[in-house]
Amino acid sequence: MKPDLDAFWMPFTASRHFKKAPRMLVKASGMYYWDDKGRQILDGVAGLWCVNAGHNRPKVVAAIQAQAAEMDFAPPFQMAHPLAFELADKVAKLAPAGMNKVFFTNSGSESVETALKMAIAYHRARGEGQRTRLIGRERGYHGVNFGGISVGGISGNRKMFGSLLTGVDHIRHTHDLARNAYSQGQPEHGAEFADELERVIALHDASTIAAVIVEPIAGSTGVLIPPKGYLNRLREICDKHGILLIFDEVITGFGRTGTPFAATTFGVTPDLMTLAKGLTGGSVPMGAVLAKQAIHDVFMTGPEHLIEFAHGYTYSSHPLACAAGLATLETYADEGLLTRAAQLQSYFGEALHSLKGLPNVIDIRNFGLVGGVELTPLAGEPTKRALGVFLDCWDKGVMLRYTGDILAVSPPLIIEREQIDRIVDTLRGAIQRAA
Ligand code: PXG
Repeated sequence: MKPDLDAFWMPFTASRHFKKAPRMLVKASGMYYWDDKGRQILDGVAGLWCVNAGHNRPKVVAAIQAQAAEMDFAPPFQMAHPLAFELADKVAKLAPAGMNKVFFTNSGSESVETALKMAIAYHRARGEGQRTRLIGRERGYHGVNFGGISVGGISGNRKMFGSLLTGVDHIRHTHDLARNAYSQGQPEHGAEFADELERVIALHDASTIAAVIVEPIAGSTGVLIPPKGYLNRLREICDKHGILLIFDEVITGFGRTGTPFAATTFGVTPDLMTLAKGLTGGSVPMGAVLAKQAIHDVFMTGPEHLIEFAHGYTYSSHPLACAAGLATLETYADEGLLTRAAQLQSYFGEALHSLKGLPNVIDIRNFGLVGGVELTPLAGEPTKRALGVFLDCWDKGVMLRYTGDILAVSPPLIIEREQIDRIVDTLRGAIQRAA
């Protein structure tokens, strides 16, 4: 029976357009979805950048089923269940050295709010309660809650929602088509964009600033790869001024860049790291914040019977999510998936860059198993050309994402070379037809 489409107010969707011609997914396995017409669709974007181990992996399915039958829910405040500790331990062991405390949430947005609150509360606990300012970056995406849209830099996500958080500033984004178009891997130019942080610090004074938050690779805004040296420079400036550096690794975490985390890939360790998506491979909602031991320890003072950090969610460390997370990490380990992007990145990069020269293509960029293809917008109708390409690919059985006039490719890490070819060939045809 076909469902009535009226009641569901859809998230981030052109819903009137969608409801006229719904794209309805009903089944998934490995690299593929099936739609309600029985068509098989190749998943070029890991669901929504999250299904890193592929869909419906047997260990994950079994773990969720078993946990649902064993214990549905356990309160996470003043109570716990063993899987939460087990999962925290496993996540910490994948993280850069010293980042060994794990706070569970249910989404990337909640991870961001948690990290921002941790940063402010950390300075307060150290006697620097005046450090409350948060610095984000233009074109940053940090989820959709008030903290996240305040530090975020996508105007479309901010403009409808009033004055947002106070005490927030932004540095410029790193996109520089004039100098870096068609870069494979990290662009050569733009480390100096990090110096803008010094300017913002000089304006507000370092003593008022709690944290800087950036995505190591900006995903949602169209796959912006950090220029060589840029992240190191941000790290140095933060250190010089006693400011915490937060990496939002909701997309880059769990193997997207060729190691477990972009922090490891780029050799820059933040103080706090936000995670979600790949943590459970999208199978059950879950997020986390990874913190350095030293940040955690600042909270561990005062009488032992008192709560040290007044924050958490009813569903923090939900048993189903923990079971799914453990089985997902096991699947990554069994199949070497967290380093697979490093092996495939040159093949993937060459394939994507073969689209150079097609009509309206103005940039192609890639790192690990993430890539972006930027198109010239249709005059007066931004996003419409990319929408056309996205829909054409969907018609041909390949699911991608588009943002602005940029097509994003971010497949499950189990992808094979022939499937990379199919994605790129489908994109080629669609871009040609859109001309
Ligand atoms: N931080 C980053 C870096 C993200 O990419 C979030 C936080 C928020 O996560 P939740 O789980 O609250 O959605 C994200 C989410 C896209 C797209 O444009 C990207 C995301 C979400 C929805 C769409 O392709 N990333």
